[in-house]
Amino acid sequence: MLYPQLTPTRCVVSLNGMWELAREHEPGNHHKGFKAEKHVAVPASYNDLYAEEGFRMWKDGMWYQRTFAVPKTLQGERLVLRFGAVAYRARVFVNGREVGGHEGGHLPFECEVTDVVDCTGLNVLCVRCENRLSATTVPMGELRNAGENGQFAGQYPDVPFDFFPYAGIQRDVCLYTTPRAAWLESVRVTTAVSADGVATVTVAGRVGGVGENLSVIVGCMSRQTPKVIAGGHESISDNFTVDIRIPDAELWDVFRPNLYDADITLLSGEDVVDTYKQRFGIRTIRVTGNRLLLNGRPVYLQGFGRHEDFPIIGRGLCHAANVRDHELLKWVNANSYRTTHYPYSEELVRLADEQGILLIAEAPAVSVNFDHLQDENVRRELYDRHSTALTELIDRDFNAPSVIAWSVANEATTNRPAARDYFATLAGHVRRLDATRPVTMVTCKVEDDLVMDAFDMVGVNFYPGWYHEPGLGLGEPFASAKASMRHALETLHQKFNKPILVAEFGADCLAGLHSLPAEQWSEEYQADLIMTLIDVIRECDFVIGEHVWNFADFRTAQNFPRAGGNRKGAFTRDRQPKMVAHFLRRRWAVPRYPV
Ligand code: BDP
Repeated sequence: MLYPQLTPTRCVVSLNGMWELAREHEPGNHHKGFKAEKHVAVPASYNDLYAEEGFRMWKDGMWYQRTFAVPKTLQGERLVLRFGAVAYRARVFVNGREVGGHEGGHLPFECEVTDVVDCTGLNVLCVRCENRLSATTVPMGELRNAGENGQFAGQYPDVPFDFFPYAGIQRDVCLYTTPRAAWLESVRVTTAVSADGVATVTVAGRVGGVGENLSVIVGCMSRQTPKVIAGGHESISDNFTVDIRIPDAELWDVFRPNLYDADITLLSGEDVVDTYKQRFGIRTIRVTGNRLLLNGRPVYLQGFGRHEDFPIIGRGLCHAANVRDHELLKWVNANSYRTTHYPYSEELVRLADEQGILLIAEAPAVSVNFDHLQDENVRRELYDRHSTALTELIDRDFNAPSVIAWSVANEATTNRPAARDYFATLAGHVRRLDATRPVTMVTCKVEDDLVMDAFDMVGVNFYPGWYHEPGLGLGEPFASAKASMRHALETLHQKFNKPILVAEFGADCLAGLHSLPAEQWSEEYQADLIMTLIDVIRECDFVIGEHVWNFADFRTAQNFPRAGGNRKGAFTRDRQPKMVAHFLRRRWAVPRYPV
């Protein structure tokens, strides 16, 4: 699926803005249009928009509607409705007819509506969202017995993770056109660089529809020096592959976001049928021994786990908030983050491409709990959804140079024997789809993890000084938290002999709360603990990165360990620095490896 683009052969019309909303109290005829209860903003989560609990916590059918007309200039084109993401399940109706749907709340989907729209009048677009989770959804949810990952048991609402299960039409909606007879359907750019700096760029794609005498022209443009630098031309049927050589390639790197465009023209005979610009970067990323190598040089990941989470709009796409977050990342001298615990918006990934920020892109599989997957059929059902989510994610972000690794899951019960096969098979699935990036997963099981040897690097979440070994102690400050961190990292390394990313560590902190000597929840405690643990982490040469949990405070389900949300942010929820952010900024200003 291509990201919608205005080109000489394509048009994009935004359907964002004010829609109408109603809860489905009883199944009925909502799909034909309904009497609205509320206005609703698109994109946004609906949960935090209203004053009533009955809307905030609603997870059954939530109906959205709006009307649209098709401009005369677009009639005769192929018309496609595209949704950036709808959580968790969506069914889409145009003029009462079901035109498509999707499951999984963080990835795009589209529905062709060429033959359904009425070009003479207004069309009624209705979308049914639903946010019910189960043992076989990704993520899992509503598990009566939380089993071994009992940390989140008894929360309100009932989800086995702490972040709030926001729902609704959370990303952009648009109507876009392509030519009707034949069009570019997908494009994948793979790059390789030889020792003498020559890049081979392979632009492969698929054509939809049918056309006669088709061919494709690909021109490569450098964004740095905007001119065509290389190109290729192929006669094709429905698939194409064009190889292009770029001597003296300018590599994409951290904060040096050299980008190229593959300018693709689909021809039928001499006539231009379709055009599309696919951006890409040329860079290599791989794990060797105890190092992660970006363009052949060791890179140390310093940054955070994060959330798409903002006041009022919840998980809704907000360009301003995304700009602010990336500015703060640069200010604090971070170079990377993990898209915990689900795929972030395409717009954010594109921003990371353009700014040279490294991302570990994560599947929406948080807290996979094998205590609920003892039945093989249930396990298979979950696996199908989980592998589909990864297929869709890789399909969407394959061309993004900022994505340097795939994380297939966060904190599963990886100490259960059934987890072994499950995750080894999943790692194989990801490698088949993309052989150019490392595959990882994040565990919280140190002594008894059974799966991490299936991955290229080990991600671990570990909270000494917070969930265990709390307090400064009477001797050297944080002596037991330090010992515990060192022991965990050495144990994992001895066991798996892979480089380790400390993917989460930290402490909650209520901004403005101070205490001397430092105690839990204070700014001093959070800052001292994190900086102390960074010293320990850096004593371990096999660690390739430190990601503090979390970039910013975020909203959670209600539970007694959470005071108005998760407060482990280095920044507050409204994106102002806590004391630890200033310490990190200083520490991260000095490169970990010699330059
Ligand atoms: C880890 C989870 C993360 C939580 C964090 C915490 O991966 O989603 O927010 O702990 O408890 O277990 O703060």
